[in-house]
Amino acid sequence: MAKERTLSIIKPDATRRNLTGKINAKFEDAGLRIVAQRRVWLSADQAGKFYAVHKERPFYNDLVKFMTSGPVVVQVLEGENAVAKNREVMGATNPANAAAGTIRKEFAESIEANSVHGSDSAENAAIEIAFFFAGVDIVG
Ligand code: RTP
Ligand code: MG
Repeated sequence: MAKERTLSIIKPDATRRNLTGKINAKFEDAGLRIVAQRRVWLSADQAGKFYAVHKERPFYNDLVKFMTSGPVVVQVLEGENAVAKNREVMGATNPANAAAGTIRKEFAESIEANSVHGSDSAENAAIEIAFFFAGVDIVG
């Protein structure tokens, strides 16, 4: 499998607890390379647009509120099979169902405040990376 890229977000619950380094270590230990990274406080408009696919879901408004409750770290991860590998390292959406050793098992507070986001397909990864980064800002 060729090298792939995926969009990752370290969410406000994790930046608040100063967990950026510990979470980045999990990515790097799994063979993912952080090829772009920026700390940003999302506006409601940005968060709403980023999560537009969930607009009809009951948790959408709460999710936008949560994602704008503090700074996040947006990043591009690169590696073999990066989309699937990142989701493996993240663990299940609900930390109660997440496997031992995953980021969400170790760090997530709840199904909403679950510490990380990761693109769910190569197609969405390309869209989500372009949402936050210009090509020139990604250094592989
Ligand atoms: P993500 O998009 O953040 O990587 O997470 P995911 O694919 O595992 O989960 P998804 O179904 O795409 O949901 C996006 C985010 O919405 C919040 N959520 N809250 N209250 C709830 O029942 C609920 N369900 C999901 C989580 O922050 C989830 O990561
Ligand atoms: Mg998702």
